[in-house]
Amino acid sequence: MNKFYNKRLRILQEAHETLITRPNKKILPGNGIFERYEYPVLTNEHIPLEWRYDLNPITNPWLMERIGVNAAMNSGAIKWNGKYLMVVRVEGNDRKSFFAIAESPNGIDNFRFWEYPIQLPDTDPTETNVYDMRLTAHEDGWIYGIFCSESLDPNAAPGDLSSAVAKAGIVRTKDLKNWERLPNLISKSQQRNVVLHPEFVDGKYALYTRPQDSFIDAGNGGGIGWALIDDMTHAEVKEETIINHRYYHTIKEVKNGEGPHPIKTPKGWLHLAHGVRACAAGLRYVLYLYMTSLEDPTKIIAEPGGYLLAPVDEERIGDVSNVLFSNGWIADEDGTVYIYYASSDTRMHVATSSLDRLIDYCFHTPADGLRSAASVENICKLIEANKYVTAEKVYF
Ligand code: M1P
Repeated sequence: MNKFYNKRLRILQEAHETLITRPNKKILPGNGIFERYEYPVLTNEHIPLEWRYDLNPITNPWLMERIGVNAAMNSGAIKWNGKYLMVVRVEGNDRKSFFAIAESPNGIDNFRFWEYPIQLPDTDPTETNVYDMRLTAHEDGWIYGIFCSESLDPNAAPGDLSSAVAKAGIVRTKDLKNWERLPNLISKSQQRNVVLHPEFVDGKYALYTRPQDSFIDAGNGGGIGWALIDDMTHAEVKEETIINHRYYHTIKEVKNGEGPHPIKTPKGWLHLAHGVRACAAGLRYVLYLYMTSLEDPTKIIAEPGGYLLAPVDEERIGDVSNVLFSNGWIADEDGTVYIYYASSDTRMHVATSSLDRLIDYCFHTPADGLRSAASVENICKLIEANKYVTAEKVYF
């Protein structure tokens, strides 16, 4: 063994371990709705060295990285055997995404990848890329993963190597180790951001969908859809209703999509979604909340105006800048909510809140009045109400 190799290996291992075990701290005081944390919870640097380096000094005397990883992003999440797990979208330097599980003892730091990435059953030779898995522990006893399965458009003109088709791929597991691949969702339109509701509705499975005109454009899709499915082993969207619409001059004017599956609360189903608008700098992705009725999960009962989370500081920068995206959150037994979100298609972060706070936010933040005049009216109402409160000032 050469000295150079040994020294370099030690430096790499120490740096990797220091990164993984770095404690994460809440950034206070925050806005009262949630708290951000100082560091991302996962980056491409968290990927195990064994996945990237040939650690044999004979075949890799310079200890060079052999297989580079570009990003650790859009992750599904689940609490499993007392641990906080993310099914991470890992994207290689070769632009191919795949899934890998990272586990933390506390949900905010010390995320460590399992030994191997997930080896999905490879059932379709045209499937080129897989990403953005939403996990649902369904009341039928299975944990389902629904993800985007992307292929080159078979109808693309000769020489067009960019037109693609997005379908919803489906897998299920009982142990997060052995994955059974089910047929892709059958749907008239392309689909991305498809999510399984955790309970049966009228004896059927229920999916949040996102019908889209083409691979990129939601177009006439209208928003987040809802479809009842007879059988997840042959899932087919027969009828689709839009339950969360898009509107002119809002944060979701161009597109929106369901995040992780909604959380059941005593006040209704709590949803996290992303909204997209266009500006001179390109598309801007932000996260927003809405609530639906427990009796009728297709009925919106609250939707605060504007975004819950939008990119700030380092979050603004990355492969696809100005993007926050979430497909995973965990509601703990004590009511804490861990919101896992990716910034700019590059890295993963966590924000924490509680069910009580998020419900309060949903019901007490004014809805989007869709016009500047309505926004000013809301602020004036608040100022008026605060005049009364300041008469009995609170002193600390
Ligand atoms: O690049 C931003 C996001 O774009 C897509 O989301 P949507 O279909 O809503 O536009 C996805 O490719 C997602 O992975 C990505 O983060």
